[in-house]
Amino acid sequence: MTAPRGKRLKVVLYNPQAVFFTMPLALLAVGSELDPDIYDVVIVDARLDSDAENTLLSHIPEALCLGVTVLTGAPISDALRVCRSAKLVRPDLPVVWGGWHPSMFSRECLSEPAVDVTVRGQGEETFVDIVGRLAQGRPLDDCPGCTVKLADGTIRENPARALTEVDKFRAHDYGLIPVERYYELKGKRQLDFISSQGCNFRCAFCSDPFVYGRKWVGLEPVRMAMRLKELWDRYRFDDVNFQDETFFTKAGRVEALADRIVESGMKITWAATMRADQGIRLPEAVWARCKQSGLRRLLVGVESGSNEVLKRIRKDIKIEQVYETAEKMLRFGIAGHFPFIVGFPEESDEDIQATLDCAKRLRSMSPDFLTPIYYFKPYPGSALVIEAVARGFRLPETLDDWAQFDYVAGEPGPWVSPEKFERIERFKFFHELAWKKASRGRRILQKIARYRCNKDNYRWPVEMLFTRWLVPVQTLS
Ligand code: B12
Ligand code: SF4
Repeated sequence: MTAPRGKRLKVVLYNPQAVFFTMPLALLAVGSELDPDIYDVVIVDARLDSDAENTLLSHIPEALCLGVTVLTGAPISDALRVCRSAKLVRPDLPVVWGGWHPSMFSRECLSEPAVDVTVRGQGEETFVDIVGRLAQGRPLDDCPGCTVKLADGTIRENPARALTEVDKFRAHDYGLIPVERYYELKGKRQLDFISSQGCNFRCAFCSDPFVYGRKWVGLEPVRMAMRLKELWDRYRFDDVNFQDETFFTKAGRVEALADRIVESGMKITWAATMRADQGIRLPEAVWARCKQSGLRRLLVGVESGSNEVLKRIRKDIKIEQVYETAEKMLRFGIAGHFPFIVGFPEESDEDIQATLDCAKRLRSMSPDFLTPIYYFKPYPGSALVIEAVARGFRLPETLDDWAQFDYVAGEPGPWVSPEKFERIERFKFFHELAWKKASRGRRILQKIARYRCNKDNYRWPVEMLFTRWLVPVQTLS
């Protein structure tokens, strides 16, 4: 297809349904990189639009291509549904999938007739290349960074594209999305922002090392602060949620950003991710500056309370570092999310107990410290899964099977017995109840829960059964 003179080419991007209202940063990243003089980018977010499929279909007749961001699990089934509908309307429409699932299963995704191209890893340059070739009617057969279905139906995995410094990309154009609508749905004026891609670490349960090859690229702090200020002037947010995998990868970058935020006069708070080892290395002055610039909450992945397990999953932290970082957070008045994972293959009862003890200790340090406990699910692409598969564990095979794969709800995985599952669920329930800020009506329940937690007594959990009966647990995907 070639561009009619003066008319911009429409590129349609789709974000599948999900339960949280994080701004669609992946689509903002790839959409903003397209030259706005040539392309008219339309983002359809199924989380905002109850009739997203029809909205999408209304753009399809004149679209140059459809791009979809796809996470593993339930988003796949929504992505499949809309791509199949779009192909019914326009069988010749090029459909491009990018994001975490296609990055790991680029060939497998192409077994679906409604998908033509999959993009692996960082997507900005690859998408610009794909869209440019489509606009000029050139083939994608040798386009780096993507896997393509050739005219004869065979699949070709083109060479990877080197990771590009994110400073080279255009600033994300938040004008492509209805920012106010996200604020409304989140119930707060919170901007999502991504300042880096990838991660240098090697955790064996995580897909990042597989997708980004342990590389990390981040925005230069002065430029980042300028972009934030421009966005603040335009969208008046109260809070920024940095969605980076490891925001504190470079302490100097964070310090410079904090300095600029203070100087800019922006009245904001912010939240980000930090590893426990980064926390203890961070100089006190930088902690103080971050707090002064508005740092309100850190997410510090703990994963396990057992140093033995931490070693096995290659987390490269010690549990003592978690406590030390938590102490600093307490001292600076910074809230914390400390997520754990239980049910790793071959995890012993003692290991699980160590995790529960650690969660208990952190939770009781501050009502602002949360300690969510997840069950290990085989994150595709991770080293632990590759080991488990070598020992006979079977991953889903088809795209439809992957669509049924639920990271959060459902069975806890073959490595957690029903008895352990029950014990952990009771622990989670009573600790949540014991430490969260409770309304007046719940104070008695909270007292009982604290008593139970202090005594580690979770037998006859009538409070739990009653509460679950009143408010069924929500699943994530
Ligand atoms: C925001 C977020 C979410 C949001 C998703 C919001 C949405 N848009 O629908 C919510 C809260 C719903 C969510 C849920 C979960 N998430 Co999440 N999430 C993230 C997070 C923190 C940021 C994603 C993001 O916007 N990144 C910024 C963009 C710029 O980067 P990107 O997504 O990688 O996109 C680049 C490329 O992938 C590519 N690309 C992406 N899409 C497309 C599309 C096209 C057309 C093209 C060409 C290219 C392309 O180009 C982009 C620019 O380079 C990431 C971690 C991270 N920092 O990426 C985890 C992450 C994606 N989540 C993850 C997980 C495990 C989960 C959960 C299980 C929760 C949990 N326990 O952590 C659930 C369940 C997901 C599900 N099945 O429903 C994993 C990977 C999951 C997977 N294999 O799919 C990640 C990587 C975290 C991790 N290291 O474990 N998540
Ligand atoms: S879990 Fe976090 S620190 Fe570990 S590899 Fe993944 S993103 Fe990096």
